[in-house]
Amino acid sequence: MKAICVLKGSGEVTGTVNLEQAEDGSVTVRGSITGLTPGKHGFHVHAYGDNTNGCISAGPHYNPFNKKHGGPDDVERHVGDLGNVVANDSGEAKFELKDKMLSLSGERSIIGRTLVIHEKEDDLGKGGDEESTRTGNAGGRLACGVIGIAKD
Ligand SMILES: [Cu+2]
Ligand SMILES: [Zn+2]
Repeated sequence: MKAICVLKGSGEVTGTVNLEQAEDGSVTVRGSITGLTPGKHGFHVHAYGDNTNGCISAGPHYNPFNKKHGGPDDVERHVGDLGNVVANDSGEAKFELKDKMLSLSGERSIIGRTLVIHEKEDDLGKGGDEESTRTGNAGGRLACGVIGIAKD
């Protein structure tokens, strides 16, 4: 199964992300986001596919198992925690990551939820404060898009 997400915000950050689930269940997330400041930016699946008041309406990180925020390689993580993507000096982040917690079908499906790219680096839950265990201190939401079903 394949999914697609077009990221837009109130500024100049835009992007496209393609998702594909393999036979073994793992999901490959491949994308390109432009208009960023160089460096790391937190990247997550948020709970709701709601854009009523912009990216903020997407709610918190998608967390069906009531865990604390973490990095993609941690056991203790939200399902939506994808860590950071890295923008080059031209402000473009090109990435391909593979994740075992995401799913495009069933109970943990992220179809109809929202991908969000953040202003700042995600500290992966290791920031030492309360907010780190909730959001990774990744700051504002630069752009977002609802994850939809794509043509196979
Ligand atoms: Cu986020
Ligand atoms: Zn999280």
